[in-house]
Amino acid sequence: FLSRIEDKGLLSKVCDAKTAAKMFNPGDIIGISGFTPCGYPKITMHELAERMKETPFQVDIWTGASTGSQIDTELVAVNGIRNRMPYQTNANLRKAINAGKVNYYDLHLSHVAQQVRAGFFTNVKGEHVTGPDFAVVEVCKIGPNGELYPTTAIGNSPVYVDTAKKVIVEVNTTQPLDLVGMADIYMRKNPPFCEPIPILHAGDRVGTPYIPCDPSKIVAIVPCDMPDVTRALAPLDDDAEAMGNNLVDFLKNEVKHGRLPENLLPLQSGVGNVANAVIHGLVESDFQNLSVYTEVIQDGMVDLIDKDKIDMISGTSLSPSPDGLKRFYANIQKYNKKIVLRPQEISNNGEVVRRIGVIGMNTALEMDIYGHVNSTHVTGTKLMNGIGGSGDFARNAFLSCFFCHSTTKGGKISAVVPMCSHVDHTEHDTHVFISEQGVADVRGLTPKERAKVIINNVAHPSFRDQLMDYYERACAACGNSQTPHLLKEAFKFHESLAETGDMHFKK
Ligand code: 0RQ
Repeated sequence: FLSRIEDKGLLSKVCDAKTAAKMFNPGDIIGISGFTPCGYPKITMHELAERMKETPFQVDIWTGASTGSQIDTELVAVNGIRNRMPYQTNANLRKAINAGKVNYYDLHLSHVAQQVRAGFFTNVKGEHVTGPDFAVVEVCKIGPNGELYPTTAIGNSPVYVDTAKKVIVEVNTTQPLDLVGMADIYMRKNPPFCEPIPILHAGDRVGTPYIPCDPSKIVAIVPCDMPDVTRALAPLDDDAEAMGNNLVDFLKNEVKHGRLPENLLPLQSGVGNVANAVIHGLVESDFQNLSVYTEVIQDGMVDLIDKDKIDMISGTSLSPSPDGLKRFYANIQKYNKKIVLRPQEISNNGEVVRRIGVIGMNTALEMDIYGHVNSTHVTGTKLMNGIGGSGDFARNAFLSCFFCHSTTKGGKISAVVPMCSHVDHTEHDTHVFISEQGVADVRGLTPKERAKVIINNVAHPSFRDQLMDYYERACAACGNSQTPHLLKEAFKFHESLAETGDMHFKK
């Protein structure tokens, strides 16, 4: 542990996690490292939850995205979180948010850093602040001048370290030193001093391999030997395979007609089972020399490296399954040459995404017949996970694809509905929809043209008649207006689900 602290002037700050956890005050804003259950501070947050068991109080937690159980389970269990942003995927936290016990802000992930620097957020006293009280970050090493070498995720660590009043560093001895060099930390300024980000290709390195940190802000250095605990992915099923094949056929056709180059354009893929399955389709395809500009690097991306199909992967976090993480650590010297980890402000930046022409591939909870997408709210009211980076990419992508199973919950819920119960991505941000049923390419189509393609190609056959009936009656009732709707009936699918547990209903 001590050999990982090269700035010997900082050795006096070494303390145990209990001591570090005592430094927080009620109402503090704590900005932490990590993005998905990777690279997050573990033991200090665990000790904070333990302290809260004795003396209940609350803090605000700002993260990169979802984090590990010490934060999103343990702190939630002791009612220790007042405000939480900007993304989560934890069942306990989700329950607390939907019960109104935790205030949750759902932000585009690339926007967080700029909004923190600009003072958009307030503290417990309602005062606007330009940074957290504490940054708590996991590193694998501290350099000779306080440089912080991050581990398996970058997320918002750079902005939190830069803007926090105090910094607590967890040196995680389970994280290999071979991670050093994977990070590329490019620090941005806010408008009017913002400059172009000089990334022209997915793998370009434009910053430093460490997070700069004023050593005088470091108040504690804590040893930690708890590993990242990542989430298992669902096994690939027939539907997943069908979606992957549908994507590959669609992309091959784009190449054939000269709309995409042979090695495609940099790929982005969202989080979760569907996203991982879709990448698997590419792993099995003939595409070569691919590149990836994404936020989360899941198992499928590691498979692309193993199959020698990838030139470079840019992301902000590794988020493999437990087995995928083992595979990564075992062959880290092979993988670290192909992977660049960036702050999420850069990995998801609209300017770069648009310049390099990313193929965005995100997942919908539901979509409507006109091409709007709900990624965040089950039946319009209950938060599922959050928008994450899907909006950063969908709006700016060269080609914006959305995936979903055509039905869920045993075929009772249709992914395609007349009107989305909540909209995260508008009809203007979506180009191609893919389910296990087929592909709806809605580029250049009017809303009315889109409706027919989405119903016939993406919706499940058992819901097509209901959807077409709605669409045809809406057209008749609205006199063929631009986007026909029957406002009194637009949520009948959702009402039926609430009443009978099934979106199928009798006329
Ligand atoms: O429920 O968990 O009880 O089985 O939602 O659905 O089909 O397994 O899909 O794991 O890929 O997640 C949109 C949530 C999809 C995810 C979402 C139920 C379904 C199942 C999960 P169970 P699947 P996935 C970058 C990009 C937003 C953020 C984003 C997500 C569970 O992809 O959070 O894209 N995206 N970020 O049964 C009720 C519906 C439903 C439904 C699915 N219409 N109604 N339940 N489910 N559709 C990543 C980051 O930013 C970090």
